[in-house]
Amino acid sequence: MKELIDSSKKIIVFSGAGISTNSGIPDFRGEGGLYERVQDKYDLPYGEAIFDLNYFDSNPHPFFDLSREIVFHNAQPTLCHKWLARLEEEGRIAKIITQNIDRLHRKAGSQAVLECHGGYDKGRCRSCGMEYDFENYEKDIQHGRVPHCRCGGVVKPNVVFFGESLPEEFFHVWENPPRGDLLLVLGTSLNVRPAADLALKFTGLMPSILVNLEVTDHDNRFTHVIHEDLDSFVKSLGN
Ligand code: CNA
Repeated sequence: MKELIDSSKKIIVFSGAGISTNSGIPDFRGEGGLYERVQDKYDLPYGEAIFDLNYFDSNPHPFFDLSREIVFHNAQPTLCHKWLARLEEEGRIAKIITQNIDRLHRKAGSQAVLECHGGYDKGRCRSCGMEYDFENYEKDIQHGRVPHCRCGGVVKPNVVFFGESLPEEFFHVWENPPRGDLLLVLGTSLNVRPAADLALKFTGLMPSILVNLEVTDHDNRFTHVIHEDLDSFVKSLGN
């Protein structure tokens, strides 16, 4: 495994919530995961409602409270995030495609990042469509307030909710896959589509390694599968 990684020069990474659990941000679907917790905490009809537009329009508070937890509780990148940033510095990363919205890849120093479920950099008013930059609503979220537009509407950060389209760059990468010589899929249940479909599409194009604590429904698509904690895996490579 170490030899395969060490000899690869154009690595494509696909990461999920499992890469950030060691920084204190829980994943969604694992036991005690976010969906279970937010459903109880906010008395939601079902956990995923926190990322449902209709629910958001009727009650945006749970989403913003969760945002504070994910983005603003000052989580630090994990060993694995830092390792990937180092590989990029060495010129060995073709692309990091992440499903995460926690900004930790960027915080670790990675630049070739596609955040396929969007993020907080920009937001848009749900009523008049006016665009806002992160700086405009950062303080509101930090203090647990719902950000409002000048028109009075609620400003929703560009995190992709269920039923919303993924960023254009995702489809660009779909149509024009970066040339890679190794696919590393890290910390994801591969359950969320269409993001997971992109990772699975790449498994047909190059050797692939999946590192995930639990078995996924797609383990058989990968050349190598390791069920291990990601930071332990990175340590086992000598980092
Ligand atoms: P998921 O469905 O919650 O799966 C996470 C997977 O990671 C599980 O199969 C776990 O077994 C595995 N895992 C957890 N901890 C570790 C670890 N330390 N080492 C190795 N594996 C581990 O999450 P996905 O990313 O697959 O689902 C996509 C959703 C989750 C996206 O829409 C994300 O935006 C969303 N999400 C993001 C964050 C974040 O930004 N940090 C947190 C929670 C959920």
